[in-house]
Amino acid sequence: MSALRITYYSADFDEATWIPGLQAALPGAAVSLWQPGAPTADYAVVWKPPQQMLDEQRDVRALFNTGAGVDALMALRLPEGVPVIRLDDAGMSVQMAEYVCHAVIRHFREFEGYEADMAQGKWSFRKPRSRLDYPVGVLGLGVLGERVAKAVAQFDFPVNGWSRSPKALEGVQCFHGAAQLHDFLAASRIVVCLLPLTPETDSILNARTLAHIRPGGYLVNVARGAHVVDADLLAAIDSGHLAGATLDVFRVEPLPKGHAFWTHPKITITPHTSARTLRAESIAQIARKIAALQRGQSVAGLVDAGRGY
Ligand code: NDP
Ligand code: OXD
Repeated sequence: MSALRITYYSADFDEATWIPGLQAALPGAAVSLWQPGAPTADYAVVWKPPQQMLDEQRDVRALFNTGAGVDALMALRLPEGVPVIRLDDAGMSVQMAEYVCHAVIRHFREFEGYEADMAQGKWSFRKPRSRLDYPVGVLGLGVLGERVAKAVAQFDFPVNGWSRSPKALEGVQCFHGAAQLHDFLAASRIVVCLLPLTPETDSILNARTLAHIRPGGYLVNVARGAHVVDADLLAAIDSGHLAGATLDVFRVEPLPKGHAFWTHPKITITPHTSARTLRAESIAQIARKIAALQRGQSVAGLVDAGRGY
């Protein structure tokens, strides 16, 4: 039997580490960097590939996305009938839980204010806040959202969650569907976005929805920048309705120079780093899935093109 052919492309140009990694994990396969005109491979492993690659590699058995979010891939014309398989967790959920717990606790405990005071030589106390006044709402209860909701609940915050289909998670008050979004937001003061970016969730955090969050609310966006209407978020903060935001993702990345988020005193930004793709874990997961597909078995992380995630 001839060796499996794996073609690789990443817009991050990290083939110097990924190709040897995939090759080591799939010793019987021939792994190579995609080049225009290359013969059809058995599997493609991609991150933000060019349309030409998808057009040319339309006979692959599956397309592996080296991230959890498939919005960039869904924006392209995909080869018909080819399954798209995304990373499911691969070491990302623990990173997301760390990042979100840090952002929630930093805001709730007013550490930013303390840091500013101490830097000015001020020994000042703030009145302790009650967790009951800071219910945390997690938009998206998938692989990452569920882990985050459970991690936040460990700190005794009341936790709400919102998903498309109904869910039951211990310690989390679950809401679902568009009809319950308003009630979910009204029950939450710190809102964490962990939704996939789809036509249904694009710009979901806008003037109307932000207005439903409890007054003095706070936003943590770790999903995609296009979930948020930037001007509406700035207006909600500047009006005092929201106390601030922690943002890891932006409509345009890198965040353009001069964008108001860079310098806003109530907004903390990080460079899309809340949950990084971990090379070793991801390669091991993809190799396991290729082996399972070769045995005719099903794998987790299969994207439903109709839903867009
Ligand atoms: P999943 O697909 O596992 O979970 C998505 C969740 O969102 C599900 O609970 C789903 O509901 C819910 N959802 C989707 N559409 C809707 C809708 N229209 N209304 C209500 N709920 C909806 O994704 P992951 O948890 O693995 O990842 C989430 C996102 O996080 C990724 O798509 C990516 O964009 C982002 N991400 C960001 C990273 C970063 O570094 N900043 C790193 C990794 C991911 P249901 O369960 O009912 O299907
Ligand atoms: C992802 C990301 O989707 O890193 O995996 O944003």
